[in-house]
Amino acid sequence: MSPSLAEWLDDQPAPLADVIAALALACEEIATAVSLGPLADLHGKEDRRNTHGEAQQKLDVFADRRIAEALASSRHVAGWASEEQELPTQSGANADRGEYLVVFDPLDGSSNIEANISVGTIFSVLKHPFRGTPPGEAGFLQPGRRQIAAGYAVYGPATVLVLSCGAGVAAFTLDPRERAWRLTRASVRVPEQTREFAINASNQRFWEKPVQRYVAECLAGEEGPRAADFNMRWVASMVAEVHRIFSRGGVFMYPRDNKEPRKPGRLRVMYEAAPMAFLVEQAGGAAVTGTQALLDIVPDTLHQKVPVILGSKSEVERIVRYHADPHENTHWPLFKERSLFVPPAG
Ligand code: FBP
Repeated sequence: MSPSLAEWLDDQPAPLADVIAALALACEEIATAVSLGPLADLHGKEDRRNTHGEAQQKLDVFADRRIAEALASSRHVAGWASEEQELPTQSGANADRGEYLVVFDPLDGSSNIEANISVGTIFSVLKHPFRGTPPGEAGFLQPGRRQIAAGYAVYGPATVLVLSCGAGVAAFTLDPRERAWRLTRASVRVPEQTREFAINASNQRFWEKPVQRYVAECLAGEEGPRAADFNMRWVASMVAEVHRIFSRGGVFMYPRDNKEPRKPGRLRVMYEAAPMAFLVEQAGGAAVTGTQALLDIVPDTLHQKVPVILGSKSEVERIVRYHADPHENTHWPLFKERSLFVPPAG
């Protein structure tokens, strides 16, 4: 029988193993609530909005509370920050002695819940830089490269936990018969050969020009400069998109756009971009804003947003080259000046 998560964690430092076991237990309970669908009485919206002004789903609130309870049970966690909460939480008596901080998005893609489409939980473990004092916001604002561990659980047809403690990526599948996570992929790698990309195409008119160019070239198919037909996917649940990339390769993009110029991108650095970038890099892929590695970003605030482009390395590198191309900073000339896309005469 394949090793359990508990056995796999034996190779990690005991305090870190304790924190991850607590998170995994919370994810197991969220998986049960998700799989019950409307029977759990957790479908529908709450009467309140979260710190981003978004209507909270009942399952968002349930998952947020369940993870907070799990983290409060670990004496190694000094505090945590949740995408659903404006401010970080200090963990009672552990705030002064815990060595870790945890950051999490309790239920990513929650607009999908009632459509019975995969959703997930994302988490990131950081060292508490000022151990011995209760953590404030400043302690959390670390670049993604300093993460000690990151992972996500995807609540799909199967519940899968994908995890990295900084030495590769492993995947565990939840066996509900024995209520245990079993190792099902010891070394997850992002497939290099890919002909798939994922982007919310309804935002096309707002995208930055290098991404316009990349997508246009994919759409041009065999007759275009890539000389290959591409497939497009969009689940509207980042966890599900990244999980697909870990199986089939591809690129996921939520690029810089001018829809809301004050917010460069839709996804949050700390809750979404940094943990996913850590996993993708650990699996041999790449993760950038377009001009910078996502893991190098030092957030100014807990809820800062960032453009995200991640997945198969050669594709991400191509998009980075397009960002570096001065021609892409001019008016988007797709159907005019670029000879490859000149529409047929007549
Ligand atoms: P939530 O955490 O509020 O669910 O939002 C995040 C997210 O669902 C990402 O997972 C996903 O990539 C994106 O929003 C989808 O947004 P869009 O509405 O543009 O499809």
